[in-house]
Amino acid sequence: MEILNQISEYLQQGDDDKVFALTKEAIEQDLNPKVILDNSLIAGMNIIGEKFKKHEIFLPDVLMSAKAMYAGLDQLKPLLASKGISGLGKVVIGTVQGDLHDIGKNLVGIMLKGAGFDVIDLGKDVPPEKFVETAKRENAKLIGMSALLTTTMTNMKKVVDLVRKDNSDIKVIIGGAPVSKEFADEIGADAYAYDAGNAVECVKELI
Ligand code: B1M
Repeated sequence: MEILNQISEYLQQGDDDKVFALTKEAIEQDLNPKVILDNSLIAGMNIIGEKFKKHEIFLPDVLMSAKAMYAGLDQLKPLLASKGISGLGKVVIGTVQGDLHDIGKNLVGIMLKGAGFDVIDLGKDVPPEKFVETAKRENAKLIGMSALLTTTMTNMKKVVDLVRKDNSDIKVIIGGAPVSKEFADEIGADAYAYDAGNAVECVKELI
């Protein structure tokens, strides 16, 4: 679909005005919000990731693309979440300490809200204790953590250890590009989800 390719292109160019306008147009054309998300915004951001890895572009370029991603994502949020009927239980989510990547975590939050969970989003760079203290205080049934860096994914274990130390029945689910099912098993997390949709399925199974 031409408009989806255009959104992806402008996202890669870091043109947030164009991404905003074209996403609005795509929504007005009644395109499925999940298709807009997957085939333009996430597709464009994946290309940016590859180029960054090969040193073809640099950090300021990635930042501009992330800003453009939000120009589209912010409009899709209410549509992705609109099926929500609240009351399935509270979950606490956040990006682990030392990690500033929040796009994937925000998507997980949107999808969980859409599925009817009450989501407490602690944001990014969240210390391990904060996850656990908040979950206990709010009587949340689950903690969801995101990590995008190999250097920060190790902080997930600290949270799992704190939860297990308390013998608490809080479940822990993890996700993010460097994370895997094997890693989840290794640190004793209850589940690993490969994307935001899968996160909803896993959370539903767990609580
Ligand atoms: Co950074 N960065 N970045 N970055 N960045 C990556 C992650 C990297 C893979 C790029 C690369 O080299 N190819 C690389 C990590 C290498 C590694 O550790 N192996 C990297 C690096 C090195 C860095 C810096 C260290 C760069 C530097 O300073 N030299 C720095 C670190 C800063 C820090 O965190 N302390 C940095 C900074 C940044 C920006 C700030 C510029 C920006 C983030 C902006 C923001 O988030 N607000 C940024 C971006 C945008 C990226 C890439 C290009 C895109 C990430 C993204 O948002 N993808 C990324 C390359 C890549 O991943 N292809 C890269 C879209 C998003 C929808 O996907 O987050 O994977 P993702 O989420 C997915 C799934 O993983 C899953 O669901 C989502 C899809 O539905 N998921 C979960 C995620 N969390 C989940 C939780 C769950 C379940 C599923 O349950 C709770």
